[in-house]
Amino acid sequence: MTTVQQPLLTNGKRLWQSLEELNKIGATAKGGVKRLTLTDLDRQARDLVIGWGKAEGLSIRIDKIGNIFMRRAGGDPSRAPIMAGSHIDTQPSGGRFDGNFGVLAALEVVRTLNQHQVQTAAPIEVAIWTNEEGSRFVPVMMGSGVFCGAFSLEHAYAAKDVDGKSVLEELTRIGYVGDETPGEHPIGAYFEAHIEQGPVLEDEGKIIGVVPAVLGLSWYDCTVTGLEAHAGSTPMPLRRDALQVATTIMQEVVAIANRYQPYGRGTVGFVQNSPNSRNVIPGEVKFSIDIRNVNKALLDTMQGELTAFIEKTAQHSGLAIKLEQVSHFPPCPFHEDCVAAVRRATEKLGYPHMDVVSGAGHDAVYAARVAPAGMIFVPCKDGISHNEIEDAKPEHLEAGCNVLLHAMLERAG
Ligand code: HGY
Ligand code: MN
Ligand code: MN
Ligand code: MN
Repeated sequence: MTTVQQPLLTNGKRLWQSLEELNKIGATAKGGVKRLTLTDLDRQARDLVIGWGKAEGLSIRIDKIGNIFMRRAGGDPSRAPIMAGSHIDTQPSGGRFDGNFGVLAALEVVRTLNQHQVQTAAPIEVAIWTNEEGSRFVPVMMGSGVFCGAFSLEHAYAAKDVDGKSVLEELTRIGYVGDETPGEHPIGAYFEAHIEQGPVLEDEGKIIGVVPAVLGLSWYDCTVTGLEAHAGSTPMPLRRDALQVATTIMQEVVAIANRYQPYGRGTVGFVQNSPNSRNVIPGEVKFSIDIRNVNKALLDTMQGELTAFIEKTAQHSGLAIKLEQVSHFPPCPFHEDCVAAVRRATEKLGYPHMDVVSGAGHDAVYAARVAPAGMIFVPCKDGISHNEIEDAKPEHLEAGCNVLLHAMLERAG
């Protein structure tokens, strides 16, 4: 009787337990995680995951922007490593799975290979990228961006948070300024497992998303300057109300996105109104603008319409309006060999799957600039993410981890 060779599988329970352990660091009352980049909580989480890597016999390297690389030796050390990873920094009111799942899925791949004493030809590497979220410091996806040369280490070091603390100060304070030059080590191929952060897989009843591409993104800081004045004694026609002008721009961000569907996205997430007093006409408003689309031409058109609208608004209102681009990456198609490897692994394991374009940015976008890269999505409850109620099923995370294992094995030889 021929015994059918069962495919090697990861241990979803062990993965879930590690996620629970990691998510005690920065756990919030509502069941989410607040673990902002380069805080003491980020340091604690880094220390914990590095401890797990060392327990698996991995060698640890840290680069100058704090990216962490944990390597499992391969039979052929001349081969570039097959890498998998993500991030462990979160949004201020973040979820338990965004980023954390991808890092611990990569670690679970290593744990599974060690448990079954599988030797791969190429080394296997687990990557933890610094400041993927871009919430505390811009640009977004900072560690992977420096790694691939999208912007300089100096530019990243100089970034400051709302309290005026710099990346270099904070990275030094938590003890994670490594000595490796970012990007000096080549990558053979890169895979990232992530929750979809949208509703498509769940709506379609699929377990795996094969990701062909990621939307391009442009982030801006916009500052509207008017004149603080008395809310009662200042006649309406004489006002220079920064907030009223700012709100017209905020509405236009959404209107532009709605003009370029199905992948147009427009969001104003951060607003600072000053002096923010109920009986003072606002003198200055600072707010963020996040626009995205699936192809370069559409994203360029959206950017053009935004800047034209702001110029017209400045002329019409007579208020000063400053628009500064603080992050940008073009739409990123993933490498066909990696997309195919993810699809083959999914089919071999028999999971219902579909192609899903990623609306969210990921470190894989920058890894794709220096190596063939691919992503694996799993559903999240109601498609909600960047929210403390973010949730996912253990069996779906295990499925995503199994696909990650087999896609990596195909490339690691
Ligand atoms: O904004 C993004 O898409 C990512 O989650 N940082
Ligand atoms: Mn993420
Ligand atoms: Mn995120
Ligand atoms: Mn992301």
